[in-house]
Amino acid sequence: MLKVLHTADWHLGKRLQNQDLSTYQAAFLEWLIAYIQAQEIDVLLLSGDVFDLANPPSRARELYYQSLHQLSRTGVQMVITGGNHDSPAVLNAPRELLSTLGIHVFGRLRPDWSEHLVPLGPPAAPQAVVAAVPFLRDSELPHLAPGQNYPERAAALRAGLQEVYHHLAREAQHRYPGLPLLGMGHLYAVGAHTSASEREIQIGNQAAVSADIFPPAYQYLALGHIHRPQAAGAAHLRYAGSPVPLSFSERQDTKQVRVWAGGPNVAPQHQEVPLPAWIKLRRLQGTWPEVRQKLREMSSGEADTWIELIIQLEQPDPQLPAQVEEVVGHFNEQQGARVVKYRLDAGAQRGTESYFAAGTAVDELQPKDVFQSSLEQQSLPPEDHRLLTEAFEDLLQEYYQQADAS
Ligand SMILES: [Mn+2]
Repeated sequence: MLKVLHTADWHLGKRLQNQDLSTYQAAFLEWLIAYIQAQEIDVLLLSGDVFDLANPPSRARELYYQSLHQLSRTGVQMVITGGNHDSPAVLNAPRELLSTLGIHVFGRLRPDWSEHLVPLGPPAAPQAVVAAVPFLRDSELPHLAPGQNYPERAAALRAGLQEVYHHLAREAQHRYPGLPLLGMGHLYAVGAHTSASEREIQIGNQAAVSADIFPPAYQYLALGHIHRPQAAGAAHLRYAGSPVPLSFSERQDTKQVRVWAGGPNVAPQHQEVPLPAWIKLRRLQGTWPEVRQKLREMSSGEADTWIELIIQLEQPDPQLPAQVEEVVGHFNEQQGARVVKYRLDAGAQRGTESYFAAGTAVDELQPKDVFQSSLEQQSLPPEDHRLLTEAFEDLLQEYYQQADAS
């Protein structure tokens, strides 16, 4: 029986509130290597967003290559696909070299789609096959034509994805008859519960795919992109989620990897493997006296705990930011838990100004939030509001694709 471990969204190089997550990502990778060894895992599937940025910092690359080296020494076969955060060129650069270590890399869709079928298990007697599909950029998909409007483009994207998965399922049945088929993908599936840390893909998520684009031949779909672990529309469509929380909205998630076990004529099973919480995220919320009291009660408490403060303002108080800074500075000087973020919540007086309240870092503003906020200032008819939002998302998507390509 073949044991396949599914993980995704490592986001190496990611900073949360300008704090380095690499210590915790390294802890996960150490755990992963030990787990693969102890459980005799045969195959590792990594479904995109290896790195957080198209041009990852050296420390993130070092962590990636060191981990691949150690993983390859366990004898595990690896299949790595690109996500929307990854630069296809950066992932593909060492492709041939990594293949000598049993690591298959797919940064982008290859001109010959059938190259994406990777037999899993001993080369002489494979036990399964995976359709290793990376994040598909608009430009790689068929059916997209200039001049299409927004709904037409969304439909074309869905049709393109469906065609890729159907083609590979037919090809797998032809080339590897009798072997169970698994799929990989980095996409947004209808109904998936997002957190605050995914970047929207493909025209504002309008091209979300439903479970029925995948032909029934796929026994399991190892998905990436959504950072909360979950099933998406069907029990065999799975997001492994990120192994480390990437935003405070994920503070209550139990992170996981998943293990699929099966083979020819074996009833497949898959299950979650919960991960230890290497970092704990906490949110303290209330009026300033309440928040200050909660902080006092924590003293400087547990290590590896990052705290977000949300301070409800009853009335404007120009003195408050300085007071908060002082208390936070003092708290953080002690060893242990750390306040990494605070926000003054003006409640009813919400508007653009709340985005720019003291303590809000520019890098936590999403371009879309800023645009929406500016639209709300102008009382536009709903139709104009919708059209402007769509045009903005189109431009944003184009910008991200150009940034990824460079
Ligand atoms: Mn991601």
